[in-house]
Amino acid sequence: YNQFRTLHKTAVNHNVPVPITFNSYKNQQKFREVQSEMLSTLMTSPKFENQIDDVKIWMTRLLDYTLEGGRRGKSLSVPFAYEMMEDPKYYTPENHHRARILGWVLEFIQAYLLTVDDILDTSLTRRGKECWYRLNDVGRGAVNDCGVLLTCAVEVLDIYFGKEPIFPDLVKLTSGTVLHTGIGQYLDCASDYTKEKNNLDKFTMELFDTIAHQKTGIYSFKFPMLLALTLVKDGKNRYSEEANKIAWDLGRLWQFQNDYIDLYVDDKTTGKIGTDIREGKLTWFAVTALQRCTEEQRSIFKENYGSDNPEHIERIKQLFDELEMEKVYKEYESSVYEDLVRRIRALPTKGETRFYLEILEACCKQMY
Ligand code: DMA
Ligand code: MG
Ligand code: MG
Ligand code: MG
Repeated sequence: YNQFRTLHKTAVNHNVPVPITFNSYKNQQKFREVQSEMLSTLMTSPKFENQIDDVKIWMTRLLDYTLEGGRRGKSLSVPFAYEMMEDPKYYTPENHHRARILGWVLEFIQAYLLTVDDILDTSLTRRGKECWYRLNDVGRGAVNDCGVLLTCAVEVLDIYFGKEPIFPDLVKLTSGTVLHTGIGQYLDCASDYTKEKNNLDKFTMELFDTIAHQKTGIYSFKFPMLLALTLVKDGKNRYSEEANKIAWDLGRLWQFQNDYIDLYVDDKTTGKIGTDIREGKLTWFAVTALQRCTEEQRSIFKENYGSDNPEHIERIKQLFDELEMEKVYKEYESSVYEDLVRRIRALPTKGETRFYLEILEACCKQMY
């Protein structure tokens, strides 16, 4: 699916184009090699090797289906962060390989999160295919499968790092990240407009920020860097407060770009049919539109948002057009981009600057 998609690029104009190297063909290729190695190690590990064929067939299908077709941006950023953060004196190819394994741990976590997310959002498609829970022979079994995907991530950690001193750190980091994401996903579901019709009190930018930070920011931007730093000499002291703030704002940017795509980009390009208006989600577009609309437009929003009636959905899209939301979004995206570039360039080390600049660029090209 991935190789056929045409990239959707956003409005950001670059004075100095930043080349994206971390997801090069070569890096993708190496990462795929590690995938095969890791999957066969997992499937021949004690918990799986003596299972009957049915188990192996189900596991292989679950893993193939839910891991396939992703952009791999977040997971490739783990080995990239290792390269950028490690002092060349201490760099080893073994650690680079181990960073790729940690990238796959992130990829498992993401497969888990997306499979859950599609159940929560009653989505239809993901990565150009039916969502896993919608397959005839899966259905409610998907709930169990999600637990298996998540615990397989921990299993991979145990297989590769179980005997090392960094193992407890890796488990705490992974579990803490998943917990934060779960809290974010709870807030995302609890704040949607279908829960309490006519009450828009929750639709504030503060709550949007809190949700975006927890549901996507932490696992997408903080997690890969912290994973990589477990392999870096003195890595624990290498995560700066400013880098953390940048990761926070990248999470926010990523989420409002994701909200843009849900509304404005065709599912043939994104691989998923948008659901935010129907689900009444607290998106950047909903909050910003409400800040800009008249009382009359606010009533139209109240009457039509969070409904699966196609006419209501169309009316909301029309309202967003009347409010020139696409233009407002593109201007806002550019200003956030400029602000981030300035702050990233001011980071103390070249490695951090290059890391976050490439990640920012990848976000704006929908490659992350
Ligand atoms: C994504 O939020 C959050 C997680 C934790 C996967 P979303 O539902 O807006 O994502 P998508 O648009 O990909 O369904
Ligand atoms: Mg979703
Ligand atoms: Mg969601
Ligand atoms: Mg979305």
